[in-house]
Amino acid sequence: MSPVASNLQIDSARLWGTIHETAKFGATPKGGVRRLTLGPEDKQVRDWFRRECEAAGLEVHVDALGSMFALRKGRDMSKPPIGLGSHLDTQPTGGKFDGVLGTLAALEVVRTLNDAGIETEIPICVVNWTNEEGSRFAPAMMASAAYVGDFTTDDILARKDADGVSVAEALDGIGYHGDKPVGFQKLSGFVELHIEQGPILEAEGKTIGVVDSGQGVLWYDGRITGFESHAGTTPMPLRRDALATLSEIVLAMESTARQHGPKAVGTIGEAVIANPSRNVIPGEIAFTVDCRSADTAILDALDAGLRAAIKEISTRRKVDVELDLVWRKPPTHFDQKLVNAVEEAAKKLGFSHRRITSGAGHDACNLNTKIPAAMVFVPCKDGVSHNELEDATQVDCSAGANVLMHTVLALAGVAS
Ligand code: HGY
Ligand code: MN
Ligand code: MN
Repeated sequence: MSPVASNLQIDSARLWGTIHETAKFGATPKGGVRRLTLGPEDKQVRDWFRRECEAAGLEVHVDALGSMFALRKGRDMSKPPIGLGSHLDTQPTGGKFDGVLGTLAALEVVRTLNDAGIETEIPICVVNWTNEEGSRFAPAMMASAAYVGDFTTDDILARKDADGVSVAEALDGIGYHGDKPVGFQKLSGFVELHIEQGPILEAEGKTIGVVDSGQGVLWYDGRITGFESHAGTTPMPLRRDALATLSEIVLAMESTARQHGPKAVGTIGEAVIANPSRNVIPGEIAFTVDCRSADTAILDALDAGLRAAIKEISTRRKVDVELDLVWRKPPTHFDQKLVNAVEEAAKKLGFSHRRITSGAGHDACNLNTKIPAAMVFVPCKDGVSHNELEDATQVDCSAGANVLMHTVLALAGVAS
């Protein structure tokens, strides 16, 4: 690799500037970002992203699920490009960095290669994946899951949000129902930069996480049917209280996850009481569950533990509980060649680093089931994410972007 390429550094101030520029699309008073997928703020950031990619000489295409592919030509266009990127949608109480860092660092890599006049041997492609977060439409990492064939495009287009709006309607609403079929853009590999969203790198003073694995995920939709009745006249022993039932289920799941800790986590993040009223005993509740582990046997144990607890609690309380598994993502073991390329880049650049398992799901986890993929982590403040306080430093973000760039250069090769 030429000395220019070998010593190439991204423009730290430019990357940092784009992160804060895009944070205004959905900015919240607490300094976070609320940019739900396929909503108006997502359209704003997508339009911005398209303009910036085109200004950097990239050819931007949009697929039928709205994922954006920005292609930078290489010397040998007969080979599928190396993909790099992440997502631009956020959680309702999201931050400035989750997904955004990886997508904008990918754009920064292109800008840096342009400035240095470097042509890669094989092309590279910057990707913004639709709906990584899974908050408005389930499942999470929806578009990359369809890209690898876990779901059909029609299945995903028909998914509806809590207001009954379908993915198709939402895509049409923001003008990102692309004309390219899902999977049109072949990729020979994918590398994703992301904040760790956990405490390990910061606690150990490490700059780079070389992600070699990722937790598996179980998502459930649940429905509790008890019996609405008068809060004042119904004796306690006669109640079939849906919220009291859910409360026991939450604590049972927490204790099951703790039994397998630290190799397991479990969360009930949503619970909606039908027709809530202060003086009516809750009769019906819809809820969702998220369980995770990097160990398949523990994932199965979490499923069994949850179902056993629900059976006991619902029988004792004479309440009906339905639990549907709506998404099962097996644990990820990233491609060793690409993981080694990330590690080599971190070493070459002199960054402290360690191998790490991702607690969060990422589009790279889906891609890795069909093409080689790997991830680069950088620390975030107090390990906090999916919270408006999410924060990271310019130095770490720039380090991550440089590792991303040198990993991609090693994989794509430098033609000139
Ligand atoms: O749920 C996840 O792990 C990701 O942040 N969507
Ligand atoms: Mn993310
Ligand atoms: Mn996230």
